Amino acid sequence: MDQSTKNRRKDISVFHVTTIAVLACIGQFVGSFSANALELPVEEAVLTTAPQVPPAITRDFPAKVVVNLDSIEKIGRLADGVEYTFWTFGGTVPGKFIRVREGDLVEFHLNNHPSSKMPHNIDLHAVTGPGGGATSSFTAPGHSSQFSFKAINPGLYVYHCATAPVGMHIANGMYGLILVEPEEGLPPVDREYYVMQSEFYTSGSYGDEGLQSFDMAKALTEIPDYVVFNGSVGAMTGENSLQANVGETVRMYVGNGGPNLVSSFHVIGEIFDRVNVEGGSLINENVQTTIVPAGGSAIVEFKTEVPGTFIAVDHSIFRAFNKGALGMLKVAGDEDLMIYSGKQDDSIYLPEGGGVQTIAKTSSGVSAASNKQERIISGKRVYEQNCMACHQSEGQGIAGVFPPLSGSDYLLSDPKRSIDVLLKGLSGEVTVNGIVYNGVMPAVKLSDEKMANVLTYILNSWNNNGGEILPINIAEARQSH
Ligand code: HEC
Ligand SMILES: [Cu+2]
Repeated sequence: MDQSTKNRRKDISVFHVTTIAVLACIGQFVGSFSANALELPVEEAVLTTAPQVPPAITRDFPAKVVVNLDSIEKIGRLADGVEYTFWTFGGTVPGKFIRVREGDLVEFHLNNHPSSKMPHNIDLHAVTGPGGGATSSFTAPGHSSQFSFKAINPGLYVYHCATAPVGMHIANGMYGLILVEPEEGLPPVDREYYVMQSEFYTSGSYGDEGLQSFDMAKALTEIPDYVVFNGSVGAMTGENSLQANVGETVRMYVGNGGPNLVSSFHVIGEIFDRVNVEGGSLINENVQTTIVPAGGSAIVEFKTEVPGTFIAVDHSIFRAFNKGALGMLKVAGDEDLMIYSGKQDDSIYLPEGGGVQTIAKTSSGVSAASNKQERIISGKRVYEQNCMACHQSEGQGIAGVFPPLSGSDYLLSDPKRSIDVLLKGLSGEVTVNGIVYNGVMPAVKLSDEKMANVLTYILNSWNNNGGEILPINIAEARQSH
């Protein structure tokens, strides 16, 4: 080895290259990069769509990794019957998953599709440099920008568009994840998934059908209509659920595109054995819920022990059950009854002192209502828990679907008939205030006390004309069945 070759080898040791680089391409010293960079072996990055993750990197030396990412604006599904004009990296929300190795040189090409109406750029949190690449990647429709960066710090990083108005570009779907694997790699696991949370601020409310547009005023209040995993309601449920088998280790690369909310990421029925806190090198163990900041990430790992459906949520729980932030992991395999038994018994519970309590004690110590006023107060709670979902808060019902209890001629002409409605349920055609309903009201399973209270509450609310139903009336009706 002559002296100049030795010197060059010394230089490129910066890139931790041992044997390959010298062989790679001596003499191709062209372009604006240093000779060192050009001697790295070149590969094209494998990009994947959520929930898929590119394969683990097996190289133990750095490479020049070429990333080609397209920005594309297109209409897609946000929820059933709801569409949105997404601005994307790679045609999907979240954008493509990029995987490189610590020490790699990343040659980034941002291609803004000719059909785009907006210029876009990219800020990768894995970049050390102005704007995380944004200042070098501002790209007009039909143009392509190139810049390079060295992946110095290992970790899981968010990338996003940073073109003004930045919030709007992110809110429309322009974010994704780039993993910089540590030199030594990550511990092997059986399954890896890409899960990214984000919010949408739409002109209509949650579930309003049709093509929705971005609502800037709502975005400023930070109260979104949708909070979702992987770009839409149901992107990770039912047919689209994540899959695993009992006994497998699962790693989720979790990102949060925001633009505003912090996620409390949780998988119902699992405990994260390991978490790379905030996507960095700090490992936390035995974690129930991990914080994923807006513009941040976490890597969570767990071993599946028992079969079943495990539900991933943002544990700010209304987001999960009312705004879409809910996904599923379906684990197949054999039960392990020592770890989870399933329901073992369901028997009658008779508290000390005997007798079946008919109504839960309230904080004021009241058990059974002793007068009509107490009955109404207790009945209100029963109503809110058992009836309001269908008959609505003011008893107004929902036109054509759930009949009203406020001013209902059906109810008021014969209050005792309603006891049967509760006890037996009601289905088939029923006419309330001249409108025919043909739905199904399931039989209500409540104590005599609670049934009496809720009916008394209804009779005395919303301008209904009063009256009282007693537990004994319910008991008698039960007898006559
Ligand atoms: C899952 C939805 C649902 C729930 C919960 C529900 N109902 Fe109903 N209810 C209905 C439907 C639907 C009908 C009409 C059934 C039909 O079309 O045959 C109805 C009919 C009635 C009627 C007779 C029609 C009228 O408007 O007067 C009464 C009284 C009534 N419900 C009371 C109650 C009370 C009290 C509760 C709570 C203890 C309750 N319902 C809970 C769906 C519901
Ligand atoms: Cu953009």
